[in-house]
Amino acid sequence: MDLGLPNFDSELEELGLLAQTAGMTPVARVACKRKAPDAALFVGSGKADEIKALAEETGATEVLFDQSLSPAQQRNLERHIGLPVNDRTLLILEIFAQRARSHEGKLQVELARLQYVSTRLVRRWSHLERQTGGAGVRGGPGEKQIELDRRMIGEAIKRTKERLVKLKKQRQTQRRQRERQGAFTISLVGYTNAGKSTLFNALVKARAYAANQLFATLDTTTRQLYLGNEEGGGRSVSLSDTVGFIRDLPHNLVAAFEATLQEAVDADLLLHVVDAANPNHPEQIAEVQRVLREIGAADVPQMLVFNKIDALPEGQQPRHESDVFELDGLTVPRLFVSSRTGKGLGELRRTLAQAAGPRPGAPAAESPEIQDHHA
Ligand SMILES: Nc1nc2c(ncn2[C@@H]2O[C@H](COP(=O)(O)OP(=O)(O)O)[C@@H](O)[C@H]2O)c(=O)[nH]1
Ligand SMILES: [Mg+2]
Repeated sequence: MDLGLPNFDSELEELGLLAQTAGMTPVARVACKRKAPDAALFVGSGKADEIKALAEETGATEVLFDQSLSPAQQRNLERHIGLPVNDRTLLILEIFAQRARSHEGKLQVELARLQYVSTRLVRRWSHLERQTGGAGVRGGPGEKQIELDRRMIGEAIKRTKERLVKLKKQRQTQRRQRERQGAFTISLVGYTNAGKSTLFNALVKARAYAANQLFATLDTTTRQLYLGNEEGGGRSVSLSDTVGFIRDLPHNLVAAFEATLQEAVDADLLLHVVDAANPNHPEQIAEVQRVLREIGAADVPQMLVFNKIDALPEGQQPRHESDVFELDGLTVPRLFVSSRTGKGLGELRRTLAQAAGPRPGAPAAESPEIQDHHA
């Protein structure tokens, strides 16, 4: 539904890709224009009928909404349409739950899920209340059930948080060790599906999982990146692949992934990877910048990597390997690469070596160019 809000997925393409990532197959898309969402159904009841008919016609087994639904809207829609109804937030939570691999990742998703569920409890039980004791009767079975559920969820949240604090400490110790060794640390950040993992693999010749899916990567992977004798003066840096960002990333997921994203906050340099072939890439850059501010990484020096140039049409091919780009009032270096064909990666290594400065212990050289831009 188009509420006239900034929305760069009017074709629901991203929602479709999210659905596919969660293992579903999109069969139909419906758009709708309204001044304000309907309190009960989110869409008008005529639209809800239309969705119901279309679902029957196409054999859909589930209906997904691109915007957040209130628990009441979700329930009313399910009743009206006769199928499970989910929204973008629930879909993203589901994908995160499916994809989390590491212990820490699983805990983070569990925490976000618990927090999301706890905010929805009250209304979920209100119908029970009406059935048994009339609305608002204190101490009715509904109320008791909510109290019990709340307490259980509250305890689970507390346990999960405690375990995460422990893991965070371990991570800090590891980071301090790296710092002592004088490692220059670089984090790959960017919109989901921009090609971060593919670039990571191409640079470190590792095999981080890359796929045409949203959120293929949830856990941070860190490797030593040797920049080569010729291009990098024998310098090594530490490179991390991180979880991608997405528009309307559920707020408690950002909070839950703080420990993972901390990697980006503490980096010496952020490589902001952009899918240059996606027509929405300006909005995606803005969204990534927004999340970086939110997690406190706005002041970390950045370089933009415009990836997927092999997928650009003939007329839009960049004329240079690099230039500069105006990013939120700062002038930052921009490089054009294809992680797939390897084009531009030599120049990228050279630029990284320059940013990292001389090898610890090596004779001092001129100050690296990247710092000038952020001075
Ligand atoms: N054409 C083209 N596709 C790429 C390039 N880099 C990555 N991809 C594809 O983009 C999709 C997402 O890549 P991935 O590395 O998983 O993105 P991430 O979510 O940012 O880690 C995959 O299908 C990749 O094969 C590139 O340079 N050119
Ligand atoms: Mg990835």
